[in-house]
Amino acid sequence: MKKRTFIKTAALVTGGIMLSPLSSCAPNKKEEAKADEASKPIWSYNLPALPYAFDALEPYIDAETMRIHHDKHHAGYVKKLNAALSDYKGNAQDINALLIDITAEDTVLRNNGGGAYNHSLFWTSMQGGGQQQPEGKLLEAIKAEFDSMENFTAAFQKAALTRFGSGWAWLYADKNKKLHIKNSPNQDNPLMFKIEQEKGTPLLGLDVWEHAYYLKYQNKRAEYVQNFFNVINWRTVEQRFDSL
Ligand code: MN3
Repeated sequence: MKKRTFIKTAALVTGGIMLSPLSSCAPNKKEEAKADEASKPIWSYNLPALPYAFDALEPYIDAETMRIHHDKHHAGYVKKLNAALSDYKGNAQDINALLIDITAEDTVLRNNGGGAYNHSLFWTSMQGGGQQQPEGKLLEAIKAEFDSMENFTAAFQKAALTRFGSGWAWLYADKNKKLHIKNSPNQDNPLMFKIEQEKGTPLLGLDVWEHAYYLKYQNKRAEYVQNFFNVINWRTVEQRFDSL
């Protein structure tokens, strides 16, 4: 029997981040009737557009870095994720479900599913309209967990600076909505429940791979990490927290 293939057309909003699946036609009735138990949909994702111009985060993150980071690096993760999904047997209709379910042995999906998700979260965690501060329930939770915004900032920056080599710093919430900070290697994140010891929903992520800052900052990761706090979109981070 001809393998049934279809691709979801609706946009997927998961945990505050959106990955747009490739648009395509839904299967027609005839094909649907022929579908058998062994048939699996083939999931595919689009590269989400940046929610602002390449130069929107200047002078803290330069336009050239943003262009290469989004158009080359992020695009590469999405492309390799889609290639790997062509023979994936699990559920990939939702990027969260995919990351929650993959194991350490699913190397290609781990690296590229993580890369696709993490960068989508990263772009939407930033804005260029001037420095913001967290408010509302998120601010209350930050104070409850870290005592003050200053302590939180110091702890997050330390997590970003102590990640040896490539990886990410995270603010995330566990299943009890308790806040935590951690870092992770490569493209891993706290949503990879079968891989990570400390699990939860990412609220804010900072890319500390050299490709994220080297053009402008060279070896000065600390300066990049500090300047990230000038472009955090706290309104979006609050929405992620409130939606849990
Ligand atoms: Mn990156």
